[in-house]
Amino acid sequence: MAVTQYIHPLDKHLRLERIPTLYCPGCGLGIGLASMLRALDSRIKEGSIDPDKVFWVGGIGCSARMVFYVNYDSAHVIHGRAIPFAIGAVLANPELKAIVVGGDGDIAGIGGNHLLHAARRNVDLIVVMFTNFVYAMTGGQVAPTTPRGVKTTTTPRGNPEYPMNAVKLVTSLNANYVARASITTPHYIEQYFYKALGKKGFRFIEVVSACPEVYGRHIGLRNPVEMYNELKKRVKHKPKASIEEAEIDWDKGIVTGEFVDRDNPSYIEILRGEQSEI
Ligand SMILES: Cc1ncc(C[n+]2csc(CCOP(=O)(O)OP(=O)(O)O)c2C)c(N)n1
Repeated sequence: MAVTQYIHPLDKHLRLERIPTLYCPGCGLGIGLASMLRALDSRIKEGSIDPDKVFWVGGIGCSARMVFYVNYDSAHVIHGRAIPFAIGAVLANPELKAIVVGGDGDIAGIGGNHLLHAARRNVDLIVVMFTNFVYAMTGGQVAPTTPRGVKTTTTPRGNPEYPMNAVKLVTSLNANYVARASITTPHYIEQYFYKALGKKGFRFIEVVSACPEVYGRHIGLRNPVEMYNELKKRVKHKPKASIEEAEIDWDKGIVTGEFVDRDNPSYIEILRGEQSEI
């Protein structure tokens, strides 16, 4: 049964009957979701977004599971396929504000191909990718973002692969907005998501998150406070950073900031013939 008595200012954005979440103690996803909801709340209050047009889509994973908890139209779809599902929805109803949430495995791993082509087409949707450096929900397999050398359940001798920098990847395509924030700086998640909500075209925000229970265990930092502090130490906020500086390296540092903010014609504008690039 839907809960109607709200205590916290963000309660109205949540399906309270589904709270508590399945997130582990010390997980960064609650900070990420609350920051996004604060931005959405501001947009709704100022009248620039109609809550009935907001549509969340998530694939599979702890991060994608957010769509269970938000009090909006939402779809929980198969692993890696949140982006194509959202594209179908916005093409059928261009009025929708489609928000895709997912982990680095869901968005950049199994769904990586969709990420490339949605960015290339500048499709009208926001993708928020939570990077916790592993496939968390299934117990910590190697992800495309796992740092080299880290021992995971599928790389017991240490990850031999080079990790993906999704911000650099998406920037090389046609996205209108690309930013990276960290759960240790929630105000930037809120600020970037607020900005993304006001734009058209493809908007990508990478949120670096803390997963003490799974990633922390792999690197010997299972205590949530330690994990949070270690992440905080590594984050270097550079508001005007160039894309060349957009490093994400557990040893060298994680650069956060806005990397792309432009207004190229969006996919829907091009399809409608409102804007022509030809
Ligand atoms: C097609 C398919 N392959 C694999 C799985 C198993 N699976 C469920 S969640 C998950 C990992 C999700 O990791 P990520 O997307 O990084 O999200 P996180 O849990 O870390 O937030 C996997 C591999 C699945 N459900 N469906």
